[in-house]
Amino acid sequence: MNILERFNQGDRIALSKIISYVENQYPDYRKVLAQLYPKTGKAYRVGFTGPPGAGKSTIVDKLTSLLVNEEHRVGIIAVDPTSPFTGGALLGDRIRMQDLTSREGVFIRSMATRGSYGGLATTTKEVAIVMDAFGKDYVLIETVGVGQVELDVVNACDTTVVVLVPESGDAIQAMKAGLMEIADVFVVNKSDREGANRIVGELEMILDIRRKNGEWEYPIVSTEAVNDKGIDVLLSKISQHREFIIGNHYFEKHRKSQIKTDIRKIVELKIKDIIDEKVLGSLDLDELAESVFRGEDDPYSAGERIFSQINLTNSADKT
Ligand SMILES: Nc1nc2c(ncn2[C@@H]2O[C@H](COP(=O)(O)OP(=O)(O)OP(=O)(O)O)[C@@H](O)[C@H]2O)c(=O)[nH]1
Ligand SMILES: [Mg+2]
Repeated sequence: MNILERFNQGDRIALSKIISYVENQYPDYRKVLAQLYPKTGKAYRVGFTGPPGAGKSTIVDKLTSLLVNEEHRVGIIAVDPTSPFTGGALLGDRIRMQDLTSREGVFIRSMATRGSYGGLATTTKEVAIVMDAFGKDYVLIETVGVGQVELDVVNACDTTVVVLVPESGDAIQAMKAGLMEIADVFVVNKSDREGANRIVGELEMILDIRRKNGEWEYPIVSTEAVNDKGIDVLLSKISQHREFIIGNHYFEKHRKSQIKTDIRKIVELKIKDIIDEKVLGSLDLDELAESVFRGEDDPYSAGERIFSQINLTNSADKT
């Protein structure tokens, strides 16, 4: 039996292998995705982002338990930053969600960001598609919100949850990092700690205008994830948001705009393949840099010259 047949029969090892295949962008991985695509469309994607250590994994863990109790099948993608600024130091304290793996219908996958700018686990969306095709009802995507880089991932989600904690200035920090813009639902976790009410108040103030202007309430949910408090409220707010965006056709619009982005990305990647292999591969960039440095050439003219040699139609025979 080949791997796709095993995948179609619900074999988790086949799922795992196909995810690796996609994640590592092995040859023809897009063909594999094309084969799986007709089976997708069922999974609802929820993104969780927020500062390191805010309790995102703990929340995802408890939420998954609730979803499993309701007989949903859940895929989890934890996007791990490998950056020296956010990795390492925190690893000791973080929740790993291991005990979930034994739950019926739950599948967890960690993905590294590989530290590249904007390349935040480039294939996160594709992995979500694979999980969708496997029959998951929910795909939960956890990513550390440390700046603009996580936007790719939340753009791939239907509902985005921003998790904050009572630590000083968190709401303001979140605003600076652009997290406020992307949130559909806010969570103030670690409500057992001092300052929880203060940050809820800060958020209320920031959200006041947006609430007045729109139809969505931008709820703030107080949770104490370690003690499983508030998670049921969070789930009901996520479900309400889902109903809201389906009801006003925003879901449809958002998905279509994602599809447009995806198609564009696929074309861009193919063009990039051509540039990498057929153009830059056969050029001596060092030599060019040398002559620009010596003042015999300039980067703009060099770029133009190289570009004029590219024949996209004739080169585009590679998959
Ligand atoms: N006091 C308190 N601690 C909590 C709460 N929720 C989670 N924690 C603890 O906070 C620490 C970090 O939790 P994680 O769930 O790993 O946080 P995270 O946001 O996933 O962390 P990263 O993935 O490393 O960014 C763990 O020690 C948790 O037990 C809470 O409600 N109250
Ligand atoms: Mg985590």
